[in-house]
Amino acid sequence: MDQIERIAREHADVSRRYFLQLMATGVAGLGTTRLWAEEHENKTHPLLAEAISKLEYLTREENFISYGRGKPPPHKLPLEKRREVGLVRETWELEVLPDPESNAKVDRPLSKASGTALNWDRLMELAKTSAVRFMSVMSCTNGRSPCGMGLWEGLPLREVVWLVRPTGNVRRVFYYGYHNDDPEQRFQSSLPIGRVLEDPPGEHPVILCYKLNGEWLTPKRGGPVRMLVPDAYGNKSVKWLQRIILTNNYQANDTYATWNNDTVSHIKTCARFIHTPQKIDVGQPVPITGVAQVGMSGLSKVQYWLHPQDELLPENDPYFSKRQWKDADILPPPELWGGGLPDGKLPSIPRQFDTTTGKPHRWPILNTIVHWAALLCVPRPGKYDLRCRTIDANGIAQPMPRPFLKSGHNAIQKVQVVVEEKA
Ligand SMILES: Nc1nc2c(c(=O)[nH]1)N[C@H]1C(S)=C(S)[C@@H](COP(=O)(O)O)O[C@H]1N2
Ligand SMILES: [Mo]
Repeated sequence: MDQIERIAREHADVSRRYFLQLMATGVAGLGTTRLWAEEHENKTHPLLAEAISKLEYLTREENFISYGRGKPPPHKLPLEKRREVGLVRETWELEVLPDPESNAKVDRPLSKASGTALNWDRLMELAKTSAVRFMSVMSCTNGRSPCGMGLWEGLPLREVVWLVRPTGNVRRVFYYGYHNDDPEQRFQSSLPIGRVLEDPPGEHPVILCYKLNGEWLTPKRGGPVRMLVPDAYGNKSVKWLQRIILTNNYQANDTYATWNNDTVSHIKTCARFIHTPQKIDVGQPVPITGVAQVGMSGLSKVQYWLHPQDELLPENDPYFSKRQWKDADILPPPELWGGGLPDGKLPSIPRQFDTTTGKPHRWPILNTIVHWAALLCVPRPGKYDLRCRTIDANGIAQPMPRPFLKSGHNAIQKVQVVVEEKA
């Protein structure tokens, strides 16, 4: 599926409401009598109308961009095999062990050998009192667009760390999932123990995640249980989780490090387009929509900039910081969240949301996405480059000049818009 079309499937209701509102208020101040509403009714932009009606905030499980290596990837194993290797809820077991290669001390390891590994029933028992649920975006370090926006549920990892009673020499936590019993195929990640035991204010715990958007985690998403690290790129959120190692090793010896990536980058703040018109008429207001990822540095604005292709680009301004960027509207929280939730309604969420009003404590929410929209109206014909960017909560334009990848995808997106004289 085309990337834009895929994103367009998400995120919705909010943009629809935005345009309804625009229609109601009559697009004041545009110096034109022709409203987008008319345009819409004329079906000049059927693609856009179609996409807006389908937009959803939470991503349906089947629409996530997937990463999950393995020959074959574990979710493709036949059910019988998955049952045999602990990849269904009834047979799943999690070991939590001290690193045999370091001097970490643990009083009560959870091991298959001693019959103490954590099984599904025990996980559910612990979840009764300690489970948490929060929204966070899944993004791949070098991916241009988020993989998906999820409502994740799980048990804080620290609950299980305390069960094994670590007593000393633990600096990091390593973890990995099923990998066809082939060390070459192991996808490992790691965290400092401190990130597991406490959370910064407003941040969520690292969880042993077993639900997405209210449903059991599917095999493809890493079920029965994956790690979910809400403030990190996806490589920390290991799927098909089966073993956790407490270690005195201080190194982030994640698989991703050997693939030439920074393994500890926080989620970046940045914007992408969802819908932009390829061709428009002079003076014709046309809506554009997009998605912004709200990373570590927060989000205060989304902006766009239209530049005629036949005008030279400024020298010594590679990130266009001196250009005439215009503010887009950041869309409010949706009433229907999509993602396949029954009726689009959120289950009660103690974190991020006020349980009495159902409204988020703050908007946008850190480490999630927001939608944005703007009306584009171009007075002169020609070929244009349309770009978008964000301003983070510190007032700094993002993406920041960082001309290399490997630590979070980073580029100002550019699309072409052709503006034609009205026929
Ligand atoms: N076991 C395992 N877990 C994994 C991976 C993998 O290859 N194997 N890929 C990681 C990476 S790099 C990303 S970006 C996320 C993607 O999660 P998703 O497939 O649910 O979108 O899964 C992570 N978890
Ligand atoms: Mo990734």
